[in-house]
Amino acid sequence: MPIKFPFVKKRKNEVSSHHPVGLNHKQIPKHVAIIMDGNGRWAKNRGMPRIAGHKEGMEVVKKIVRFASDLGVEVLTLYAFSTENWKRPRNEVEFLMKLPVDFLNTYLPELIEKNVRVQTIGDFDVLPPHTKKAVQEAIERTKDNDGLILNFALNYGSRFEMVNAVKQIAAKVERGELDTEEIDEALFSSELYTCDLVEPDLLIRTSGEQRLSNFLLWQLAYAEFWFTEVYWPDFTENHFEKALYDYQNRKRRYGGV
Ligand code: V07
Repeated sequence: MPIKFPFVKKRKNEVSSHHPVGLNHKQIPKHVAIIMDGNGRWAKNRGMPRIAGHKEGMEVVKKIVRFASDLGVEVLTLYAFSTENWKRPRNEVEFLMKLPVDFLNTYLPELIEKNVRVQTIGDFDVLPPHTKKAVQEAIERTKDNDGLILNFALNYGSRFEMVNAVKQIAAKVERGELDTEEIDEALFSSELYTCDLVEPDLLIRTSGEQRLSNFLLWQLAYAEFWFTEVYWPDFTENHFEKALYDYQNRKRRYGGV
């Protein structure tokens, strides 16, 4: 008989309320990565434009950041915009590129207050100037914080990241700074955007899709994967806690010693 988790069910119109599930606070994953999927479908189901789903999804980001920070997660990596997302309709892309500005206008003071450090991974250079400006300011103003690292994947693609790493390494070999024999996993990792971060322990993807979509292909080699049918705008602290609870129980099975 499978164990039921009624605390994950949110009743219609119920205000998000938190029901603890007995997490082991000494075994919180250090790095959680999330593919925040289903925002467009969430909106469509309500007869709303896709951008309304993105906006609602942004509010959920704030909620989950607060929660992860309180639990003592060290790194939270959020897939906000992929290199493929440029193919979406222009108005949707424009709206998405305003979200970081919107998010930081309303939330940067709380991030600073909570000792959160904002970082990004991805090809930052080609983002619109207003997006870059807001995000750079947040990075700068939080760079000395040593709490949760809030890492946004913005214009991120894992294959592009790895091809870039290969180019950097090849250039070092060409310049005679490196021998081919010296190339190893650690060196490769050191050329990725994530070079300063611990590897993800747990990957969460919402909305029922079960694929990586070019997200952290190298870095997720040893991560546990956790999927839910819930669309990102409906994702709550309870779902996050359930993901961590399942992670802890999987870990215990593989545990040993
Ligand atoms: C975006 C909201 C969450 C659901 C998924 C897609 C839409 C927060 C940010 C953000 C990014 C950088 C930053 C501060 C906030 C964001 C985009 C989309 C492009 F420094 N949410 N969110 N950026 N969505």
